[in-house]
Amino acid sequence: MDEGAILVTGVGGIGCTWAEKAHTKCSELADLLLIDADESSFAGAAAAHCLHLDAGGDGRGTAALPALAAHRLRDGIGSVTPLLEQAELVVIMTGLGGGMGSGASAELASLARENDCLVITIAGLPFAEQPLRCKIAETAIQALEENSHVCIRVSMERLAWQARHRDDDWRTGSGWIGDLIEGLVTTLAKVGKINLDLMDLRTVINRPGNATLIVGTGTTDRPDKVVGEARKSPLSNLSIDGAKGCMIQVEGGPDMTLAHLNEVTEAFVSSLDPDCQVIMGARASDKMVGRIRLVAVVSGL
Ligand SMILES: Nc1nc2c(ncn2[C@@H]2O[C@H](COP(=O)(O)OP(=O)(O)OP(=O)(O)O)[C@@H](O)[C@H]2O)c(=O)[nH]1
Ligand SMILES: [Mg+2]
Repeated sequence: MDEGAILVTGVGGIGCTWAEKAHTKCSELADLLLIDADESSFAGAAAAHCLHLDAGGDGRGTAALPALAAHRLRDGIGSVTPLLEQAELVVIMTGLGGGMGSGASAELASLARENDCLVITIAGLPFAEQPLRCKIAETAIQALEENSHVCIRVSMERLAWQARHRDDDWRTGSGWIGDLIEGLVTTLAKVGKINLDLMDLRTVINRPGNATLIVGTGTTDRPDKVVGEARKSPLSNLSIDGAKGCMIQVEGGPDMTLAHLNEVTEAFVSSLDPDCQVIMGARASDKMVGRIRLVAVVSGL
């Protein structure tokens, strides 16, 4: 891994699946780190740094015991510390309510921050009909929020709902998480038409208040639908109305025009605070012919 790299990380079973799947879309731009006690979580990845936290040797996870997972992470972190020392941005993905993700992800976030990384966490919240798991998740999300620069709460219920509409599996992130990560990583790792970089991201994120990430995709014939898509994202209970800071990247194919660009950004920005500081970027890539994607980091909520 190179200095200033982006590290996409999965913690626990669901987190590893999300991270793996998202990373396949940006594998040339970011490294992948998978952390779990269950070795089968590493099986699907073509190339990844894997941290196997299985002190008992039974290879079966941490049985919904977050404290045990946190303890194992502190014991095993030495072997991945060099990755944290080199990374500039760490994106942590995890599903809360079990042991590994709930216990180890906040520890990891805190260690990443100690190493001066920017930390963005995507945390899945359990289904409401799992009260015990919800309780574990409630404690875990607080620790994660304290230790991340941006912590995005994703409702797994809404993700499942969206996955049904897309004829996809929520366990793999329903495509939504992949879009979000691909958009974020390509925004930050590549030089765009108008370049956005990690300094811009830090500026936006360091505003007081909450911050979140939004992604929406659509086609060039209906640019008006992109913002609607973005607003339907499976984020849990967070409105972006009245945001004070915003970084927007619009990505399209070589066929994307300035009119497309304006339509998408204006529709999005009009819902934010009139005094909102907006940093904007745009980029064309051959991969996006006929499509438009909006990725926004919104802060000061
Ligand atoms: N309804 C439903 N929820 C699931 C399923 N799989 C995972 N989840 C949810 O996702 C959360 C995290 O699951 P995992 O990522 O497997 O947990 P883990 O972090 O590996 O935890 P341990 O295996 O206990 O160490 C759970 O608390 C559940 O709420 C599933 O098949 N159905
Ligand atoms: Mg597990």
